[in-house]
Amino acid sequence: MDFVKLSKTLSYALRHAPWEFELELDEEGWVDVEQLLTELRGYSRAFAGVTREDLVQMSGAFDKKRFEIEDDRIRARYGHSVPQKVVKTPAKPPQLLYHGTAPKFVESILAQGLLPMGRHYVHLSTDTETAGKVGKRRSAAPTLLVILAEEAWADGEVFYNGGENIWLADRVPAKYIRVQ
Ligand code: HQG
Repeated sequence: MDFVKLSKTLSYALRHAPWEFELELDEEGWVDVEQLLTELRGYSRAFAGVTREDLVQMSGAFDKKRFEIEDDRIRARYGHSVPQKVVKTPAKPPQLLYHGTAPKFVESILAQGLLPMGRHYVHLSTDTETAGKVGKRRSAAPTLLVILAEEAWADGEVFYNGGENIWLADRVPAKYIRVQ
């Protein structure tokens, strides 16, 4: 089984376009594993023999823990853009979080704060290395932003754990952002 292809297809199905797979996310983003498997098997010959065990192995095969499997259900941990906002439980973040981005976005970010743009939430990382990798998707020499997350949380800004080293926020006002 091609785990990269499976991960990309699942990201698309569980974050962005579940209706293309005849799936409906519940309010926390879960879908039934058996239903997903049935749809995947019909979607591409590459997935004709896909099993629950493939999903479990693929989810653990990458640095990024993009999916969560619990009993008979599975969901994407973060990254959604479906019209219906996926409900997350607020949680107190660590003191500092990081965001890697393209230098050309920094002026706008320092004026408007970090905004979710095409997704439901702003994505933040617990370590500079992960933030650097995220930024590298947008620029060969990304800018690292340091987020005063604990201070923002104390002031009432809302954060959510995205699993492992990813945190999410509704937004991050500019006063909590420092350019590294
Ligand atoms: C920028 C991948 C101008 C923001 C990654 C970012 C991550 C602004 C871009 C996850 C702005 C949005 C998410 C403002 C934010 N003005 N630009 N006010 N506010 N931006 O892709 O954080 O591999 O939606 O800096 O690794 O880059 O798919 O967010 O550059 O974890 O699992 O707008 O997606 O994970 O871009 O990446 P994105 P992101 P996966």
